[in-house]
Amino acid sequence: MKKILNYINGEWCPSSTGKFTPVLNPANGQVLAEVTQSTQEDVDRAVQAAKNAQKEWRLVPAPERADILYKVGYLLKERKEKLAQILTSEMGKVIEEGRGEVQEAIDMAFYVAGEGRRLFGDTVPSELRNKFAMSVRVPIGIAGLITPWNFPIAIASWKSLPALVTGNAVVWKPATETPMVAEEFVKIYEDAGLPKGLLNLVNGSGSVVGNAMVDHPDIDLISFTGSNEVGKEINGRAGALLKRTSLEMGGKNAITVLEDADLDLAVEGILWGAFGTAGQRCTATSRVIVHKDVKEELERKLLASIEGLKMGDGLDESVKVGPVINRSSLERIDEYVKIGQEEGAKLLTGGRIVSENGLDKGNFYAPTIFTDVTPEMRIAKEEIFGPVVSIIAVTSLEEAIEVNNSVEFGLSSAIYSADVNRIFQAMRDLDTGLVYVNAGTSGAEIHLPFGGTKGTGNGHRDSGVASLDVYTEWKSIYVDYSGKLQRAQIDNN
Ligand code: UN1
Repeated sequence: MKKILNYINGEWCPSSTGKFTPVLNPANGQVLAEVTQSTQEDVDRAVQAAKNAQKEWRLVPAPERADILYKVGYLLKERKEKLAQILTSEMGKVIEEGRGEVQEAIDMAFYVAGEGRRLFGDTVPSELRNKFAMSVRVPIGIAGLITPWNFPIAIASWKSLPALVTGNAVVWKPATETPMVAEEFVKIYEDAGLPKGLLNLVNGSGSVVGNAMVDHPDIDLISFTGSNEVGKEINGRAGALLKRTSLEMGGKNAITVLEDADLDLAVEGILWGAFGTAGQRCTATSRVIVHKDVKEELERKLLASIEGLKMGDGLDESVKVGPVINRSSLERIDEYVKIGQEEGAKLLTGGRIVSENGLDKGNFYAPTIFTDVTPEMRIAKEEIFGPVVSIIAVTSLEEAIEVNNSVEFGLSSAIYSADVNRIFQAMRDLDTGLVYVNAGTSGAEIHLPFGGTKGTGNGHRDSGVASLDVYTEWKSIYVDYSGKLQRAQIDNN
């Protein structure tokens, strides 16, 4: 059986417990590998290694750091297919999406490597004569990364690449469900020549390894993507230590379809948003807010198109909807469907665990559409993280925006319309970090900031230039070459 180890100070090693847990293929329950389960002791060792390595790394010119990240990009490209296959086997997304996710990491690597020759600060005029003023970015120290299973390599790339290019060292805990792709990503950094100690992989649970990282006095910041509940806990613990946290949490994203929309286009966007990655994206479409005049037609078109979505093992190229991550997730989704029915929503299609056609060994949930949902229902408010979408009827754009914004999350929203005036109004008023026009709620590109408002995050962003803010402090530097004491705000007024 393949064993997945930790990577600490440039060495692959089992954890101090010597314990391993199985890694399962969600499409068929097969054991793919065993992964080591670490403790605080392993985190301590990783932090020590990171600390030593960072002392030198911060002095390496950023373009030179970036040279290694370019190599990471090329190796990701070279190993794209292998990575996609591993990704699909351990987390279930269909292979086409697996390839797309690896592409996201490739894009990020080249983009961030380019930052090695930018990392812009400001030079500004001083208010005093013979004085020079500028601001520069400096690394914070050690970044603790806690990443989810749904985008196990893309999100790890969003966090590790900017952390490293800006001169930090990293301690990374991947999700327990996806250690195989994490191992491959670390091997790429290793093969690209990243000096030892700068990227340390510690496998294990959130409650043991995650907490040890959050509480560790020498980890300077935590970047986390995952559930709201865990994010709040991290924020509380880290806040008490005045530790920076960058949190990317839930979503309850909606597509608004106005009465003048291209309905066929909207149907494609809804199906892709709601059932792609079996609804397990932070950006998944879980609500459709539709003008009442086109509601029935939209429902008819959705039902006709949903027939074409083949379920099965994501490694089969013809499959469009793969399994959900594990049994408990499957049961939670089914529980939400029951709640929806009890709340009085009407089930249009789906609403059941699928076990026929040999799918009984995997975690398959039928693509599910509820209609006649009201904004107060739990299925319209809470994140389900599965292939379930709720249709809510409204009578105007204003009402649609109100419904869109009524949830506690604010990651992504989309509007389908042909009216430029109403589109611009929506762009202004939709309270989410991502807004799509005539496109679904997923599809973020890495050179723009990724993140959300309200309960989705705490104001930071992954990817794009904005991600540099998570991993750097600003240092403002004044150089007085007048040879005399010059008091700002006093001697010049
Ligand atoms: C996530 O769901 O956490 O826009 C990330 C998208 C992808 C990234 C999703 N590019 O859906």
